[in-house]
Amino acid sequence: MNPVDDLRKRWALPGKIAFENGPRGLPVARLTHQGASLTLSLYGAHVLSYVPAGEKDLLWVSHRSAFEEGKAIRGGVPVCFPWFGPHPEGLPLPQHGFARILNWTPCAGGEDENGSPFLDLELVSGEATAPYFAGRFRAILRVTLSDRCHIALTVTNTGTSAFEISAALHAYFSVSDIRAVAVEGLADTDYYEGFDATPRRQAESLLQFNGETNRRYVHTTTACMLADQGMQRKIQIEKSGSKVTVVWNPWVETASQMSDLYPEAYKEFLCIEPANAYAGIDIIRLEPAQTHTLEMTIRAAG
Ligand code: TA6
Repeated sequence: MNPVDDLRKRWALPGKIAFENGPRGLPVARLTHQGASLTLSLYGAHVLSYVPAGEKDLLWVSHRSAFEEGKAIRGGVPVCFPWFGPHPEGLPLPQHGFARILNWTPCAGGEDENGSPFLDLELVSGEATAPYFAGRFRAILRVTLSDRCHIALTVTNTGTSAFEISAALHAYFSVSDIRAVAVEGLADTDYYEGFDATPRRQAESLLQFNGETNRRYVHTTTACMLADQGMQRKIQIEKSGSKVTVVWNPWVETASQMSDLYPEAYKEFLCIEPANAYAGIDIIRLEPAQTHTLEMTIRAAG
């Protein structure tokens, strides 16, 4: 039986959860609910698309993305775990951790109490993760589709010693033109630009874009609203289990150095990322048997 047949046999739910071969044959789950649909790649536990009823896709994926084992998919919602950014001790290990370059396995699925389809994918420490990370853990990514898209990354320490993790749900939102969008929700919030050591403060109520942006807003738990004049739509991004929100667009020069982007790509997306990313703020220390959940909810807000 091929992997997709096996997945169908175990986890498909007629009219709600289906499986197929996605880009370059990577198996994907498709969740559908009352005119909305969502595509989830098992490689990376990576949401590739979320189309609310009557809307266009809220997420963006590069058509130059490799879709190849060992490489991260460019776009959608990459899961950054168990570290965000470069390795915390400077080791030459993959940027943003290994979760997005490993295969995850379905471990639960069905309809929740509201009739909304959900699928849980798990990544358990073992041979595949040992070269990267000493801790023993079970990570579960639950994706639920209702009138919104809910993504929850729950990590449990299954070992006998404590460890620290950082993480992010690195969502790429599709926009008409980066110059025509604004983000609400980050006023009067401190942020670090890139890896600067000194924080700055955003006084303005709206964040707009006219150059490379890589801001890590700290001590913030509020929702963001991405307003897109060109598409005449708003996207609301709520989160929990996170005190850092990262906002990223590479603009022209940085994008030109990325092989899985094309010259105009930077205009087409904006990343807004609920994260656990700063020591002393929200790096998560998990004692044995402790659990942490990082969640985001995305919805089209008209
Ligand atoms: O979240 C912003 C960021 O950390 C940037 O610094 C930039 O490197 C981006 O993520 C993309 O990282 P990636 O490893 O996917 O190329």
